[in-house]
Amino acid sequence: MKNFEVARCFDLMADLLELKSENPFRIRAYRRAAQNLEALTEDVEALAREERLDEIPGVGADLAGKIVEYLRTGRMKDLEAARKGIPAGVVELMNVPGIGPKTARLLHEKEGIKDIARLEALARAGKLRGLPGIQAKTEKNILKGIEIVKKGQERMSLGKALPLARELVAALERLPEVKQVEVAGSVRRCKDTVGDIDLLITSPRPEPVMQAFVSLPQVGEVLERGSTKASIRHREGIQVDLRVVEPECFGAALQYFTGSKQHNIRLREMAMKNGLKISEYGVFKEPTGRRVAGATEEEVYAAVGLPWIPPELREDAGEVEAALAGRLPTLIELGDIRGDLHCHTNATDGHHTIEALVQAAAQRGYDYIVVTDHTKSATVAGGLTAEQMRAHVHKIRAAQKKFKDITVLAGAECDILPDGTMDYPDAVLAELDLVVGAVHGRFKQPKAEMTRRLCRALENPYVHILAHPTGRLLGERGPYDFDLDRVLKTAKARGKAVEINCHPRRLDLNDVHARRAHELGVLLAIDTDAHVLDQLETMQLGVAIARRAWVEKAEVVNTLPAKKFLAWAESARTRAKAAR
Ligand code: DGT
Ligand code: CA
Ligand code: CA
Repeated sequence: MKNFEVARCFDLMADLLELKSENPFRIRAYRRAAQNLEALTEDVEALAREERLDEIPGVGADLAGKIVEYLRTGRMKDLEAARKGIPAGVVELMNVPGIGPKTARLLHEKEGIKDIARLEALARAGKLRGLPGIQAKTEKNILKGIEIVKKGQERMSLGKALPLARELVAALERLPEVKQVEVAGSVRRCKDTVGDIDLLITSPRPEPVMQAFVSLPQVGEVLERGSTKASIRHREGIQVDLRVVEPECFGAALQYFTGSKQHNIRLREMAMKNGLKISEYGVFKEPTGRRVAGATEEEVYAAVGLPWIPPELREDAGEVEAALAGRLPTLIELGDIRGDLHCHTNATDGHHTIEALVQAAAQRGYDYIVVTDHTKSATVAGGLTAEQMRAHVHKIRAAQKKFKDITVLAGAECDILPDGTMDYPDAVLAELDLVVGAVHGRFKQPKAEMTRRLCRALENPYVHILAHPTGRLLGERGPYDFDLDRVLKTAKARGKAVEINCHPRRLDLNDVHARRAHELGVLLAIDTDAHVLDQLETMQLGVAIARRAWVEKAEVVNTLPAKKFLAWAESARTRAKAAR
């Protein structure tokens, strides 16, 4: 959904017009349109396609034209024109709640403040008060506003951070002075959003490594540079901390800086009970201070009487107890995945052909791939009518003839209508190998209605999987209001699967919800929802979420070999027929 993006454009437009002291009515019109776009439950792209943009309060022909332009080109010419001649710094300062265009201009022109960091420093030092219109109280409000801005920019999605972290690791590995490199922190634990990237290395010569690190092309700004510790701001905005440690401390440092803090506190308590002291430097016997472990994580855990615990579990959420009892799960691995069950082609909103998708899946070594394009109600995505779907299925079946090593299956991502019925009649669904049910509109139904809607879909014998079950979009949209437990229990009762959608903006179910599914014994499906071939790669994100949810291979339907997978897909239909 681009609702928020378009809203941001209009808001910025209003700021710029205000800065130029333009007509207050125009300014208000942009603000109002921005607010209504944010509150909109329907996808602005759907409205554009159906030529219904004028149904958005405050959007007339003029603004509708700008929305269409933005959706089509990713730009708004008027906005770019309005920006001309206004320094980027002023625009940045205006983003701080409590700073209007006039103050922004004053701060920029008279005080030479170009960014929020400088603004914060001056506000903290009490150096803003006394400027025209700025009192001690205003200064306080500015600091509050800065906090809000920072919070919003604080965390990056794992899908974005992970590749950045890997790229940095690869760059550091190329340095001759570097012996070991590891990612630590929340990135290693695969949290769905991360505050920063923590890197650890060992090197006999830290000095040139530090120099090389702060000189990497990825570095936007050097925040701190010591002899064994440096922090930079990545060009992509996220902070990166690098530490150099001695090889005999590497395991202890990796354990410590992987966290979580809660997990580490548990470990420290256990160590204390055994007369040991644990720190980022190692495990030491008290009171002599003799080192008993430190070079590897395994020996650190062993020193406190535990087996090694996978990073994804280190949240003090029962993993220490399980480790003590010898009951750590054997977590699912990327290599266990035998197929992708939710992928799009250019028949709807995907970008590639059936053949290209199948080819890419085969190259990944999958045994099967399910092509699941959209159905008619998903108008934004160019959903297919039943008739068009039949023709598409025909093409999918034909594509099978070109591939020997992979089973090509015909499915659909079928809209779940507001009343819980499906977008196609059962007879059409029956022709498909797999049906993934999904909600794409009317997100704001009351809780009871949404719960009934999702349960009813799962009760349909032709629906196999509930896609992106909660509908949340990271940093953009919360989950729908519904009774997750009821829905999970319905899935369990019907032998259906709920999805961990791997799309970096979704990761839905998230770790906590997937753990609940795991506890209730519900089957899971880990699907990429790929629209471009690159996205097949995001399977690793979904697997990471599953691991954080304690999920083992046997709980995930797409770890089944093709025959067994198809038998599962048939089973609900067979049961339904038998019951009739
Ligand atoms: P983030 O960056 O907010 O996504 O989360 P983390 O877990 O990466 O946190 P970060 O970067 O502040 O610190 C990395 C790890 O260092 C953290 O997971 C555990 C460890 N750590 C940091 N501060 C403390 C502390 O005060 N006590 C203990 N025991 N460990 C800490
Ligand atoms: Ca971190
Ligand atoms: Ca950190």
